[in-house]
Amino acid sequence: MMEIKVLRNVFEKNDRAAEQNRELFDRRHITCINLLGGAGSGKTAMLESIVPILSQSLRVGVLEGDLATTRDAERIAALNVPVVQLLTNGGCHLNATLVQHGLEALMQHELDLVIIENVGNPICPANFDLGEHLRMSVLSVTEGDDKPQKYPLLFKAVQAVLITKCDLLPFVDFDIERAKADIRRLNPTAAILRTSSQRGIGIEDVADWLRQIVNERQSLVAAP
Ligand SMILES: Nc1nc2c(ncn2[C@@H]2O[C@H](COP(=O)(O)OP(=O)(O)OP(=O)(O)O)[C@@H](O)[C@H]2O)c(=O)[nH]1
Ligand SMILES: [Mg+2]
Repeated sequence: MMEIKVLRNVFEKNDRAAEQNRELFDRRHITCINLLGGAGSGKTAMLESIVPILSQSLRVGVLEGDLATTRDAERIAALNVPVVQLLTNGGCHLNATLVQHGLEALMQHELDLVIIENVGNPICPANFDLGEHLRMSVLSVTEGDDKPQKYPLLFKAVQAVLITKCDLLPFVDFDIERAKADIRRLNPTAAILRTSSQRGIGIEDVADWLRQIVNERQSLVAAP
């Protein structure tokens, strides 16, 4: 009989580590969000915009997922918040075990919110639970308004979708109403926010949305 359980084992191992990560977050009263999106869609630029606002009232830590280099972690470290760079060495997504190792270092700090920036990729990362409580997807207007239909996984099981680089709308052929309608069909309840990190559009809304989620979760924990 041939051995056929390799794939299942990959997911089982990942899911076990994800559950341990989630238990750790819950024990420490931390909210964790997984930030997903294609390469160059503006994930780190969004963090550079919202982290300084969030840091006014929350203790924020960041895990940066990339194939190579510490460039994104350096951008986050410049904001003076704890950050760990997770390198996949060519892997196209983060997994819960790598996140677990990153948390050993990040959890030296007292935190309210952990943001995990996943590897830039609109496909694979969506398949891997990292132990997060929430997911936020990024779609930049330079990628095209057909992407929600073409990459549905990125938009289905998420709580918010950020349409980024909206300052470029006059220069690209991107029908924002069509993109929003397609996202809505895939996901009737996600918050859909128009943003531009470069011009500061919608940044307060993203920060408010996240702050409210963290506060709601913390008041649930505090309730008798
Ligand atoms: N015009 C414009 N450019 C932006 C905006 N946000 C990001 N960019 C540019 O888009 C490029 C990629 O931005 P990043 O924030 O590094 O994107 P990312 O999703 O973190 O990239 P990876 O981590 O490599 O997947 C950079 O050249 C940014 O300057 C925006 O709001 N407007
Ligand atoms: Mg990045």
